[in-house]
Amino acid sequence: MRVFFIGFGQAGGKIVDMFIEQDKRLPTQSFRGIAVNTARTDLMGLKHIELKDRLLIGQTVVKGHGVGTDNVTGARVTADEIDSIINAIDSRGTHDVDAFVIVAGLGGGTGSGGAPVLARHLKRIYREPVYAIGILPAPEEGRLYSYNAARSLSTLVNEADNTFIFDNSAWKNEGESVKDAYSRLNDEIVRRFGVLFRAGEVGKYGVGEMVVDSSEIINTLRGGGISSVGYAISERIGPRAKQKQRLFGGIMKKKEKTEEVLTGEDKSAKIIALVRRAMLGRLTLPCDYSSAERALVLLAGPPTEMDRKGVEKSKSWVEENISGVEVRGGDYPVQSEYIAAVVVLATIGNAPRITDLLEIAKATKEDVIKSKGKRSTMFDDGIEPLFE
Ligand SMILES: Nc1nc2c(ncn2[C@@H]2O[C@H](COP(=O)(O)OP(=O)(O)O)[C@@H](O)[C@H]2O)c(=O)[nH]1
Ligand SMILES: [Mg+2]
Repeated sequence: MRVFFIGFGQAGGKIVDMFIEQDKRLPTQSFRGIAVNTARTDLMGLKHIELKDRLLIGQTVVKGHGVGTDNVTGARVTADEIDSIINAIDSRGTHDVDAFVIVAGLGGGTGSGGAPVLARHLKRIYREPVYAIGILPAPEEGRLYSYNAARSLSTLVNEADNTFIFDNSAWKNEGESVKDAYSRLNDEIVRRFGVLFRAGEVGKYGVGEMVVDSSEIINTLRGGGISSVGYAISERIGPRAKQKQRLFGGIMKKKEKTEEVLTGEDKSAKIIALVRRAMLGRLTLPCDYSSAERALVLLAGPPTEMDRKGVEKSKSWVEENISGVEVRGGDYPVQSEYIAAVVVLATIGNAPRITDLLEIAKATKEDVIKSKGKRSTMFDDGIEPLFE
């Protein structure tokens, strides 16, 4: 699938920068991307998005210093400068694009406020679907971040055609700060969404046993709402792995050597096990997978390892485990020593993290109102004070 990424704010920009880096290393180019921010230094820090594709907005308001955690201002400057954002997208070329993907951290200011505004305008202008990858803050970042994320997300789900969630708090390690975890987390994001969004692209290794095309991704995401993604990777396949096996497996008899060649049964068993691992392992948004309306199963790996029966059987297994009956899927060959499995759980009905986030946001809002009331009832007529 040909994807046009828009990285909004700091997190969004960094992640899109990594998608572009990943794409540059591959034989087929499927990704295009720009970065939008109110903070000049954040844009300067990017490495792979071309300079002309980095757009500074809100200059008359914040002079390139960013909007901080004020997502209302983030939304306002985006609306005010929507024409220049659309121009930047258009000038990069959109005629061959299959989908737009907006990436943003939802807890901050620029991406949090800007992403929903941009989604609305892109949807009005283009026929192609507009998806979002929204990053949830960890609770340790403070209640303002949760409050921002709740407001942004509840707006975003109504504007984007589907919103993928990545939860920072589910992915950072115990005792590790969110900041220390960023590069590892971003790597996780780019790896799984890279496999997903590259599906349907025909590279020099031809097509898969069961071809997936962009329309199958689009149909899976048609229900809207929030989606979560599972991912698993196989053990290393290929000459080196075999050598290692020999090294550590002791002396090998002739009989054992012939058994190294996988039979069709083994291949499909391997694929099924991998897909199970992807769905039952850590998801981008931990959630009850049985509440998903639709799903997409994708396998990418060396052509010799792909197996139609394995894909069919894993699709049936996923179908038995989700609430809906629509499970699409297939495989595509890549030059790799690993097989990767991606399971998209689309339009999920239940995620405790989202419920918690909305609770925190409600409590935070009540606290804000209460603390204002305490100071002076004389001026308590809903006017925001100039200084807090
Ligand atoms: N996963 C991830 N999250 C990030 C990264 N940078 C910032 N965040 C998170 O994204 C949220 C918004 O921060 P930021 O992107 O700096 O805000 P903005 O620049 O105003 O849009 C916060 O919850 C941050 O913890 C990153 O590189 N990776
Ligand atoms: Mg920041």
